[in-house]
Amino acid sequence: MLSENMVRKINEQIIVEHESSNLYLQMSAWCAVHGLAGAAAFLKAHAEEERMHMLKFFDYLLETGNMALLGPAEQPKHEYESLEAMFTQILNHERFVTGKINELVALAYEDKDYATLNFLQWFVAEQREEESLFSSILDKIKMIAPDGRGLYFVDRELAQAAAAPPQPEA
Ligand code: OFO
Repeated sequence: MLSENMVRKINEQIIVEHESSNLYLQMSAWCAVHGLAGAAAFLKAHAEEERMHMLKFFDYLLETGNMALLGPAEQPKHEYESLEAMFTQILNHERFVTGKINELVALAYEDKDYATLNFLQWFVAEQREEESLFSSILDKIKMIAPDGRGLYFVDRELAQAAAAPPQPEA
């Protein structure tokens, strides 16, 4: 049985995942209007992944007999200085999400709620993968696109990543 505190925190996480999805979809629009079709496709696909994360939490609450709540989502920023600034924000955002997942894990331990702890393991692995993915993309942008000339290649690589997104660990 989930504690009231756990239900409240998972409902907060539903909002975080929803906002992540909106953030990446909005970023994909910025990329599209700046001629970065590969980055736009990559971020749009990632927005869908975040929606899937939101639904996992939503379904978990319902499966455990609790009410899932869709709270208000903040309007995401829609102007960026550069692709590098955007991916810096993405990496920082994913680190923030990792912190939120860790808070849930800590609460599951405190509650001795081993079923929720088990459920959260997927997200622990997913956050590790996402941080590593975005960190490597940011490294590439910094390495080959300081003057904008390498952007074409980064964008092409992101188009390929969008066509075959990395799979989270089972
Ligand atoms: Fe990008 O991560 Fe959700 O959880």
